[in-house]
Amino acid sequence: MTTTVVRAACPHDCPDTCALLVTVKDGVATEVKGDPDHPTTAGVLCTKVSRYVERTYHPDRLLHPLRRVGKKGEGKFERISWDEALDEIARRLSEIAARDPQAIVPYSYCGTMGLVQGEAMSSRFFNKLGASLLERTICATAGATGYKYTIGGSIGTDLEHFQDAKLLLIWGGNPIASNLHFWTRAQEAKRRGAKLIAIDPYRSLTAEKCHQHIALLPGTDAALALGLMHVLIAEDLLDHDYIERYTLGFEALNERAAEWTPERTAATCGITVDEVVNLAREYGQAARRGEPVAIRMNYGIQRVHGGGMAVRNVACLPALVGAWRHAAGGVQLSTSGSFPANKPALQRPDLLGERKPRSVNMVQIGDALLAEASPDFGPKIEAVVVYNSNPVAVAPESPKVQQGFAREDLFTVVLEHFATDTVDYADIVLPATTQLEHVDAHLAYGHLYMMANNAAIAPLGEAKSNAEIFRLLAARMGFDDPLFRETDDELAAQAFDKSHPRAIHFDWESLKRRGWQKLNMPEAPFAEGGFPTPSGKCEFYSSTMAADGLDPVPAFIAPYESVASNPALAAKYPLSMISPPARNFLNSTFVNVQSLRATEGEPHLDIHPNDAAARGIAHGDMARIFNDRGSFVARARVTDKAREGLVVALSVWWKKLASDGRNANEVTSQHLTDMGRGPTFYDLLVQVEKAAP
Ligand SMILES: Nc1nc2c(c(=O)[nH]1)N[C@H]1C(S)=C(S)[C@@H](COP(=O)(O)OP(=O)(O)OC[C@H]3O[C@@H](n4cnc5c(=O)[nH]c(N)nc54)[C@H](O)[C@@H]3O)O[C@H]1N2
Ligand SMILES: Nc1nc2c(c(=O)[nH]1)N[C@H]1C(S)=C(S)[C@@H](COP(=O)(O)OP(=O)(O)OC[C@H]3O[C@@H](n4cnc5c(=O)[nH]c(N)nc54)[C@H](O)[C@@H]3O)O[C@H]1N2
Ligand code: SF4
Ligand SMILES: [Mo]
Repeated sequence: MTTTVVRAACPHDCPDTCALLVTVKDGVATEVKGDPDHPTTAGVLCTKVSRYVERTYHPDRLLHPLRRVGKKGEGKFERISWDEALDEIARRLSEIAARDPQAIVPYSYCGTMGLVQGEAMSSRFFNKLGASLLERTICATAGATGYKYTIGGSIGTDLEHFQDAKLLLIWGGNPIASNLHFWTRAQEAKRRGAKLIAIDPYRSLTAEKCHQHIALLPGTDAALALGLMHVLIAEDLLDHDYIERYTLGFEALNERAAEWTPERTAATCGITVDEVVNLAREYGQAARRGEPVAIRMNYGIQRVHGGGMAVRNVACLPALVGAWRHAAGGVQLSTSGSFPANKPALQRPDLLGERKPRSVNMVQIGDALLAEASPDFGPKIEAVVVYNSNPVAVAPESPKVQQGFAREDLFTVVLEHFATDTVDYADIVLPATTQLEHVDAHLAYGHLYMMANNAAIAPLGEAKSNAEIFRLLAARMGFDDPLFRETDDELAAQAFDKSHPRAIHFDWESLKRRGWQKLNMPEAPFAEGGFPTPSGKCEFYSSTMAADGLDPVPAFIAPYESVASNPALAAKYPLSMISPPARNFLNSTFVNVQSLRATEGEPHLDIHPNDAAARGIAHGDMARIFNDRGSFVARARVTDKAREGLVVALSVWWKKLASDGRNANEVTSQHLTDMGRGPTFYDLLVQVEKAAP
């Protein structure tokens, strides 16, 4: 028997991008462990990826190409050969492209975060074809845009310093579920005497373990940040020297913040005046004492109408108190902008030539699939190629998404590991390899290591990597440029731009051997300014925002749907609903892994005792959640983890594994955020009633 240990990287959409060690016995992967030597992984994986072997060898893995035989949505297929599948896809896509290639839409997100199996050969293929472009906005673009206007790019506090902070604000994130290796450091900070404060409408697993929990109303974080600025300024808890040297527009910020008295802030956020004032004092006074104060902001705050502005306002706080002076101070939303990923080389936008295809926003795929041809919209969508995503489960206003994918005149191809809700609507299904079966290069959005993933085992069944599938399709379509023949390894070798000072030491062969390598970055990225904004400063006033038609100064933008901002709607649908990640799932990935689904149990709705009593709902009853867009059922958990007026449906369930075949996205909307054209998953009103058991 031969046993080897292969270096790999976790591919999932998680900030931690762990370094993995895969044990392989006679060609079979037997165990996936965290690399003990990798400084942020430190030998620990989350429960989900500890089950990666179970997921990989799952009896339901898709192992050969399939063609639909039943109705769309039924999930009935027959086995076909790769040749048949590729011929049929190439024929259908060629026919459509001959009329207008923009009628073809790729739909993909971060099923794998890999630079090779994500947008590389696939982008080359769609660029050459001239297909519609996809705005990949379903997660983070609102926050990324607000952060960029302020800080200049997705660069922040290095994960490896948080244990040295003395005050840690965990703002709009639940790291026990979604950012485990940050939580380890937060706990170490706590042991060393730091105070942890969670800012979250829901008493999440993390909020429960912090010293303090501020349960504001969803979508009001921008107001809280303005109220904090007000108090910091009023009590002169500012770092004047830092503001003077490294920021732009303090006077404008000062004027705006003056409007946000603690009273107004508290009323807007649904919290107490003391909570506002004391939070500002703790933050400002700790910084004044020279202690590192840090914020771990997460994407939970930006899935509302004013989500971009919320992130922008929070991102202003460290500069006001000079928190960036310390390696353990500042704020982290994402570190992805630290990596000089070489996207032009991987994706080859030059293949578009003079063509400028229309863009389809993935958040609004429901409306897009149902739209007729028009001068505004362009051609009707005739084909969708889905990979690394499960839109029927994860996209908002699901009834429309489902109706769109059910169109008989739509040609749908899905590359997948499993028969997801989306696969059920496919005309052709192609079996994709998992991370253990293919090569990839990764960046991270929570740490600063370039990562390599070696293939540990041979592809199962007839599965092929995404890149290989697009290479084969390109050949079938007659795309004969050598760039369509580059191997996965050749693509990975172009992952990072070696001419960039942070990645000059990037070498794919050595990265593959070592598994991971840190970027060249200063310990405290903005200790002496150097923000990558147009002015080189932290921009409290942003002329770019003014040019983009936005308020150039921190502001509050109310939710589309809330009791305060839309009383007429609230008369019918009085409860706000959020649907943040469940600990044992990763978006909709892992829902079909029995051991993990068993831990989550079934779809739940957390509802406050007063809201439950008013509706005659008892703990354990089935509840029906509805609004004008749709409805779904979930088992009620009567708990004050959800503040009054808020219900919480941890997500994202596979519809077909729920008792009613539906999930939380039945009721979410396709409205977009203030900037970045992102989704507003946590900005909606619903009513809840007791449902039949
Ligand atoms: N286990 C697990 N891990 C994951 C994921 C998963 O599905 N499961 N998803 C991954 C992905 S795709 C992402 S984008 C990341 C980050 O994903 P995030 O969406 O940031 O998810 P969480 O870190 O779980 O935290 C979100 C928290 O924000 C809170 N929240 C909701 N609305 C508001 C609001 O208006 N204001 C404030 N302050 N808080 C609000 C929620 O109650 C929740 O506790 O996590 C990744 N990691
Ligand atoms: N209600 C609600 N909806 C949400 C959210 C929420 O908080 N609430 N969160 C949103 C967020 S933050 C995000 S990021 C999106 C995520 O949405 P998606 O990016 O669609 O994520 P997943 O649901 O995990 O689906 C990824 C799919 O890719 C497949 N996959 C993985 N690796 C590969 C591969 O190598 N090749 C191929 N072909 N397939 C692969 C997996 O099997 C899985 O089915 O969901 C959003 N939807
Ligand atoms: S999902 Fe996140 S915490 Fe879990 S192994 Fe992957 S990177 Fe690590
Ligand atoms: Mo996400």
